[in-house]
Amino acid sequence: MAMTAVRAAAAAGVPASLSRFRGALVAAVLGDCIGGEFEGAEEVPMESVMQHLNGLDDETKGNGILEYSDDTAMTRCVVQSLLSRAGFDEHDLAHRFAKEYSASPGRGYGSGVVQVLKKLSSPQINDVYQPARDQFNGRGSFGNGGAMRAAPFALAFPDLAHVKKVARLGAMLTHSCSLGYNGAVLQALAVHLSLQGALALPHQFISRLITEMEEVESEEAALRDARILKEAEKPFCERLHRIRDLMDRSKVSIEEVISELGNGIAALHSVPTAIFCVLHCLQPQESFPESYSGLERTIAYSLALGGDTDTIACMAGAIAGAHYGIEAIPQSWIRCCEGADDADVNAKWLHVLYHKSPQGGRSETEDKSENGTEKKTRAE
Ligand code: R7I
Ligand code: MG
Repeated sequence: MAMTAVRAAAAAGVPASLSRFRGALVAAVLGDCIGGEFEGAEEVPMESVMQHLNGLDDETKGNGILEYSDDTAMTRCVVQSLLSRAGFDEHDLAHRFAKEYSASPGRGYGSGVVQVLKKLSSPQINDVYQPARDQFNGRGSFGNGGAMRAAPFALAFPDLAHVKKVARLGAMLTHSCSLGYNGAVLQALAVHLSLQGALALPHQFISRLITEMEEVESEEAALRDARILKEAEKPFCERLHRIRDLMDRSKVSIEEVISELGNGIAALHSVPTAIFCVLHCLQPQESFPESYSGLERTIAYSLALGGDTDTIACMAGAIAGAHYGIEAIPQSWIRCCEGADDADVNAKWLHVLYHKSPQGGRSETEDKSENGTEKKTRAE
């Protein structure tokens, strides 16, 4: 590992240090806000990326000038729900998604998910998973909307199996196709392993993700969806293998990354891409200033891929932030982004929740089955 990576890892401190929690949640917001500039662009010259990033140092620009989109709006709902319920509660989370959407519908939500959010706002709703199941002729969405908001699940619980479970359930409120919710599981796994310091050994990191996703994608529903959508038998595993091949190459062009991994709105075409951005930028790159931290490189590189830049940078930011910690993030970037300060405060609460018990919080079902009453640890 290069010295810069060693230094950054040291700054982030021991596994699951507070710095890593703050880095993950804040860098996710930054990726969303900063990446919004190039969303949908087919080609993004590196000069345009650098111009945009250099502009963030301009002190005359107002605080929070870059607004967050649905990525952060929904991530905030996940954080607030986990904190107020001290664990996963699907009804509370569904209610928050619906309320947030009706309070601020102009955040750039995916066109399909809007129908789900409207149905979830109905007081008559019993099964909060049904509206998502109705999407796309009953097959459910494979968009990246579940994955873009998955980071808080990885930061709330120390137990990996529990993280996988709640990341999946949290995504299924809007994305019932396995290619949607398994993208969320993969993103949560990547953030969780990064939080433990696993990116210090990049090849082992990717091998571990493959092992975990092999199991996840062996489920009948996943195999069936992959068949229907004419994807590889285990689509996320196949992409992770492609990442491993790309890592072993001495030079990889932006065009090759896009053609191998994608840069689109589907979870399959964006979650593996975000993971690759982080791995690729562990080492210094010629295209970026030497002064750049690995986290700055990761965000810059994500933008240069074009396509769904805000969401790819948001997901890459969460994984990279959990590795490098808050110290790797420039203050000027934080100042420019709406919601970054809130994310920093929330990260401290998630750190408390994570370290509170072996489970790091409990689900509503678990709470009710034990004492029959609902628990509330932190009122808003
Ligand atoms: O996944 P989702 O929440 O969108 C997230 C993205 C992020 O980039 C955000 O920043 C925002 O810009 O949008 O929203 P969905 O509407 O569930 O899915 C996004 C899009 O993926 C849909 O509008 C469709 O174009 C496409 N899509 C599908 N198309 C055909 N068949 C998702 N699932 C399907 C499908 O099954
Ligand atoms: Mg997006």
